[in-house]
Amino acid sequence: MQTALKVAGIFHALKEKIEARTAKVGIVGLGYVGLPLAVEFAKVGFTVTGIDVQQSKVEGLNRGESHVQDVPSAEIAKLVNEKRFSATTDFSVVRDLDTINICVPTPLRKTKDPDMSFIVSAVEAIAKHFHPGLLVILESTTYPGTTDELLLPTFEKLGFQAGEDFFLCFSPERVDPGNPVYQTFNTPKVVGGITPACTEMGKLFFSQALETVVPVANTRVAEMVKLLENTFRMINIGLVNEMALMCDGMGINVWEVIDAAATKPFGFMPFYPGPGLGGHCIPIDPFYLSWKTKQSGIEARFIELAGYINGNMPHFVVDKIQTALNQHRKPVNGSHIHVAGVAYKRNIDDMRESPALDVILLLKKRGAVVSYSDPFVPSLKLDGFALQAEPLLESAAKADCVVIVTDHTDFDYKGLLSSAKLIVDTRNAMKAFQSEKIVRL
Ligand code: SAJ
Repeated sequence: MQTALKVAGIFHALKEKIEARTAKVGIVGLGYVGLPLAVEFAKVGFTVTGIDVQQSKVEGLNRGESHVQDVPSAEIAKLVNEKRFSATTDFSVVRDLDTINICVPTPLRKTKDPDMSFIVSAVEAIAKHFHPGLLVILESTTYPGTTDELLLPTFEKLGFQAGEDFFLCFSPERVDPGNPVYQTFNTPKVVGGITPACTEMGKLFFSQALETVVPVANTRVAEMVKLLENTFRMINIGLVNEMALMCDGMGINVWEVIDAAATKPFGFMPFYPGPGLGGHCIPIDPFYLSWKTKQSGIEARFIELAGYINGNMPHFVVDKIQTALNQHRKPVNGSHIHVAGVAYKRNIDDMRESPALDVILLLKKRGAVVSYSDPFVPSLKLDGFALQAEPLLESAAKADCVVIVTDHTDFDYKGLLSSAKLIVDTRNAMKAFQSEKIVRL
């Protein structure tokens, strides 16, 4: 009887604090996921403490400076002045927190195995200051089973019972940096708990600050939702890249094929070929899934095959450049090739896993002299050498070939057509122009 009363008391006490917005909210990891989330909860009246291991980020935030593209510094400064938000590197603040969202990176190791080190160190740091009544929500994209196999035992071995003494959920992050329409507030938030009480608490928590909350049965469903979303993308990009290879072999314009297929008002969703797969989500998340399923003897063949096709696209692009130069009786070796756009996708500055890096390395290996333009990336360091961004039209005029790897909106494509001798277009950025100079993927 006492236990049931105690449990009901813990649940009720946290529920009340969340509804009254007096719950002390903690966000571990103040990157492109954690910082916007911290802002949403501070904006609706919670007192939010951000925890990050990078002292420079913490100091900047406490000075009211944002290091995240989608969060204006003015917003941080206002919340800091109102004492709604502060940042620290000190995990002992967990003692005074009621809720904690863990938003740390989950990269892949070189061996394509999950790198769980960031989650493990965050969880161990939280465990040191753990107390009853906490709501802990893992947001980092990871394999199904992480929350119940890694977080749950860590907290329960302290003597606490999930769903009774504390509440444990998984909620996939769905932040799309730079998206002009969908931000943290208006992107539906999936959440699943270890127990129904955990799910209920997670749903209640997110409902205070976000527009739509989608509760699911448990943490594994929630973990799998994210992997399905991003594996769906990665495989469809692999499919359309393979279509590009087929069309290339048959002399068919794959871009026209896709645009015409996209007129089908149902049962089709366009994806586009490109120089490869960049970013911190799409090339990585599916391998968290295939790594896990391999442990239960299930080969995720679609993921492996799509990974192979997408990974091979930089080679295909460089072969295309070689063939195009060959038609101008020029070898790659010794030719000056100018790369237009190096970020992993248009209109952002993120270079993570960017296929442009593979294209540049492959070209240099074949003896080319490589330069680049990118309004978002002033310089890059690669394999021991450094490159500075150059003005597009000036460098294009000097180059033997320009390869469009990232189709930034700000590029002057019309000007490029007149300045360049030869253009290899991997993004159909020159679709408005017809010219012998243009070689399309
Ligand atoms: N890409 C293609 N062809 C396509 C689409 C993308 O080659 O048709 C390439 C891009 O150039 C890039 C890579 O794939 O190199 C990834 O592009 P992305 O559009 O998927 O962008 P990301 O990596 O920023 O993915 C994020 C994801 N968001 C989250 O995980 C929360 C993804 O789920 C979103 O669908 C995506 O943004 C989006 O739609 O912008």
